[in-house]
Amino acid sequence: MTVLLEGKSVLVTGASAGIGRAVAIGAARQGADVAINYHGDDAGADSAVAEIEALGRRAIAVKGDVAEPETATAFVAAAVAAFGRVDAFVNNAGICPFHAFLDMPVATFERTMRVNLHGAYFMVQAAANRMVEQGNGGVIVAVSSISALVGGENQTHYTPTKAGVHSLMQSTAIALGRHGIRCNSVLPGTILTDINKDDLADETKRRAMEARVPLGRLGQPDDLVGPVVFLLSDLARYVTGAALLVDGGMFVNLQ
Ligand code: NAD
Ligand code: RM4
Repeated sequence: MTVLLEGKSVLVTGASAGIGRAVAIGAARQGADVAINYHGDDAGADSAVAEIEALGRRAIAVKGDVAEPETATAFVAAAVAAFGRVDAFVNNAGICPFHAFLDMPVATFERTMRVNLHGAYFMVQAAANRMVEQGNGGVIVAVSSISALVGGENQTHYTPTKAGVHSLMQSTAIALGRHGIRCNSVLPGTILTDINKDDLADETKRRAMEARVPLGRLGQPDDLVGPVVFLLSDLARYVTGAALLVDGGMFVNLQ
């Protein structure tokens, strides 16, 4: 069987649960050794590592808050110590504390910016510096969102971060192209994870979201694995600065 990431060292942020975890395990299924960053969930991180090791690949979990720039350099250093190199980096960690616009607490706005956007910036910069130092290219995928393209009433702090993450991939695609480093985004639609569990507990909202998806269901974390692995792999060797919607058709379904 052909595997797409044989022997690659792949780093994924926010990978103790949800999309990041699915992508980390999916990369291991394709032959990669995987370093995961996580914040609070020690048990989730440990079980992700165990699942990857059970696939016969190496795995490490490195705890750290991506809002702190030092977390990025420490994560990359730990991955290099474990696997010797960084071939691919997936920026996934993110939060979306749903809240109305007019009374958005300053702290909620600032935390969302720091985790989703500042965190992405420093993580991508640290991974890219290592790839440049290694001298033989690399690949970066950011988990942006359909929310980079459309608004959300209770996501006024969040949607700009997702537009920002995609914009970061467009600019880094230019800045890093000369080093053979490709940078792309995936734009998930509505995927059932902890990030939206409370929001989608509202049956009316959930049904309305489902009704907008031509493929007839909301997404699962595993729906992101193929698209991310594709962008990480040499199958996408001439793809950089691009965005891939993974939304069951939700975005185009206006009328
Ligand atoms: P999730 O809550 O299951 O996963 C988020 C992950 O990020 C968790 O592992 C969490 O521990 C980690 N994380 C949060 N804050 C962190 C921090 N400060 N430092 C390090 N790690 C941190 O949700 P998810 O849906 O899997 O979200 C993953 C990414 O996907 C996010 O960037 C989110 O914006 C994006 N996304 C999700 C959806 C969706 O519908 N679920 C849609 C589009 C984009
Ligand atoms: C996504 C999109 C989803 C929402 C999550 C939290 O970017 O907006 O619909 O559930 O964020």
